Amino acid sequence: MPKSSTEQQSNIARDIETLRAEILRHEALYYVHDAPEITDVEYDALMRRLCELEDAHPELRTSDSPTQRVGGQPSEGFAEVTHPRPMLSLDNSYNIEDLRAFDERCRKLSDGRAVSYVAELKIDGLSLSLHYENATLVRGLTRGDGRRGEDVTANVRTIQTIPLRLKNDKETDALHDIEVRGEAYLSRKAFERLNLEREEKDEAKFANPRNAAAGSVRQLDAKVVRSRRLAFFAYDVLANRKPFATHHAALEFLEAAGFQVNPHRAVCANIDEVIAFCNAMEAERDRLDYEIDGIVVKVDSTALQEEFGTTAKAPRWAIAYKYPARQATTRVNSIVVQVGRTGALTPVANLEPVLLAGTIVSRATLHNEDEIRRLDVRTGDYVNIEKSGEIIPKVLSVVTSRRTGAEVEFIPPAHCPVCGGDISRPEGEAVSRCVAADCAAQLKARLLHFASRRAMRIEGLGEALAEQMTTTKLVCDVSDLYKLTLADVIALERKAEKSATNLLTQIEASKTRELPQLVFALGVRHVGERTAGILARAFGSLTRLETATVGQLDDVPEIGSVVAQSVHDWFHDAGNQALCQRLREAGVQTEYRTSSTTPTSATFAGKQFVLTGKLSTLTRDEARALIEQNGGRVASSVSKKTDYVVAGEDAGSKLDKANELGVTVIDEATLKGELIH
Ligand code: 0OW
Repeated sequence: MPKSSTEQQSNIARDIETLRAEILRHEALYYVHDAPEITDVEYDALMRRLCELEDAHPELRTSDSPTQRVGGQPSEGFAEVTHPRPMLSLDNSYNIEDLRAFDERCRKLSDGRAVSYVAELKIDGLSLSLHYENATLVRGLTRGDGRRGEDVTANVRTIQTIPLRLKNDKETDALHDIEVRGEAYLSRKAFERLNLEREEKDEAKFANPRNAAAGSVRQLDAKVVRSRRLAFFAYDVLANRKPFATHHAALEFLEAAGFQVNPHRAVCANIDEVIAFCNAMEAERDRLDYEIDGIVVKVDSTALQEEFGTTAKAPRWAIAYKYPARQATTRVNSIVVQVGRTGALTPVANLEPVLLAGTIVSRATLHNEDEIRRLDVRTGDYVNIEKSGEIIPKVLSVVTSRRTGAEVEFIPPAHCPVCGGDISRPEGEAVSRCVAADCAAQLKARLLHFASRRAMRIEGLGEALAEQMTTTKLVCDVSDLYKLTLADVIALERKAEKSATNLLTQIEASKTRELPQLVFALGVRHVGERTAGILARAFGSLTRLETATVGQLDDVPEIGSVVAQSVHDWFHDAGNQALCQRLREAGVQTEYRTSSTTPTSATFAGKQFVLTGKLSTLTRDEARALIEQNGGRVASSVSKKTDYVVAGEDAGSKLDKANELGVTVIDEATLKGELIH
């Protein structure tokens, strides 16, 4: 008996609901608990299935469906919206006395009644306001100036730890129209990974996770926002009526509603307990996977909060306790200019070594000439430097009171300090660049990048050798590596025959690297390791990349217009085309070889692996190919279904998880040993 159309419709609606619930469950496992049960491929298959069902039945698509997280086209800009209730800032305190003074004021305002507090971490990110109507996310705003913020709803929807729909259970039943406030942030891991990708693409690195979070939330292209892996801690909820007697109850509601609320918090009966919490967290903060810049202390009673009210700027019932930034004072012994792979000139201060946040520091970046002028920093000056989340310290200010008059002003170089070539500073850019095509510094940097581990992996080609090869003009571009003879390499000083032979063996072996590695090794601006893989798979060979139009490049998913233009320009440059031709003639692999996914053996059939840490003889792609070619599967993180964790150096949380779950841990030698019979 054929089903009626309504019966069919309800079956499809049920299938969609079931699929959505399954996808949300896996997203929570992956993003919130970091313990997925399925591989990315299986997750993508579920999403594809849901998209197909919703495309076939658009009337069943709702805005809180997981398919609606990533928006369509990039937006032109962000509309400004006035916050219904201003997002106030916080008064600051910098020491225990200030905290006690705050407590005094609160007890006076409460006519001597006891005041209990909630102490919570001050997350160093970007504040957001999320509006939910009928339990569904309808708007996301940046804090802006506190009165008006930017509408970044499309971007906020891509943040996985922000629920598109409030969880529906007893406490939250009554609350459907609420505003939730919190901090969007990047974990240290996500920050470092992002900066690594930007460095590979020769894009300016973010100075710290806060800037990276702000820069990410305010990206015009929601797809880019999603790739940044932002997270969100909720810390406040506003509703038409005050539904919670205390702040800590509000936080518990937020957790029940599906938000991540920072777990490091305490209800404190008095200010002494607050101080104890601040001291305890100061010791703990460097072990957290995100940056904090202090503690936020709030009166717990909502009634008292109402009574105390606010000043124009900040509530009277809350204060921020800021940890002393980690600073030191030392002398600038010299200011030198470094030349990077794309010719960017970066001034660096060589410092009198000084202990700062547990490490001896002898250099600090000066970013660019504008920064030197803003600081008016001179050779011989004493300067205050700060290490607050940045990778290397930055110069905060000059101690002018210690000037003797012997200090020497910085004179920006008129020509490249390494090759004497011309320097240009494109309009609107802060960075000057050496534009000489044969600049030895740039060639050396390009050579090192080409030979680096994740590129062509030519072991033994380090700083010293690259320096010698370029200054002697033995190597004028990377293709010259493939012309080197044993005599050439031995002629370079301190090169014994054995290591010269090893080097040539490595260079020969590099010809068989896969196309993604070669594209990455060429050092095209904005093309990091991941983008190189996408391009290699999309076009299949160097030749097709050389003939690709900007439109064809732009049509590749995840290749934005900036990257498309950069790739087009590089591969259409005559010099680069000649270089590619020389590489082909040298016998370098320039075609994409799909790793044969049909297993050549069943050694690892049915086994699930997770890779962690730095492998010494295999890249991640090679290890993955090795496992898949022998019937195994590689998952992105450790779960009860993992059979082996292959651990390299500096293995991180995945190794801890493996030990916690009792998963067998092996090294790559054992992995390869399994295959050799
Ligand atoms: N950054 C934070 C944080 C927090 C609000 C509520 C009333 C005034 C401040 O982790 N945990 N709690 C609050 O409470 N604010 C925070 O950050 C704010 C955003 C803007 C100024 C502060 O950084």
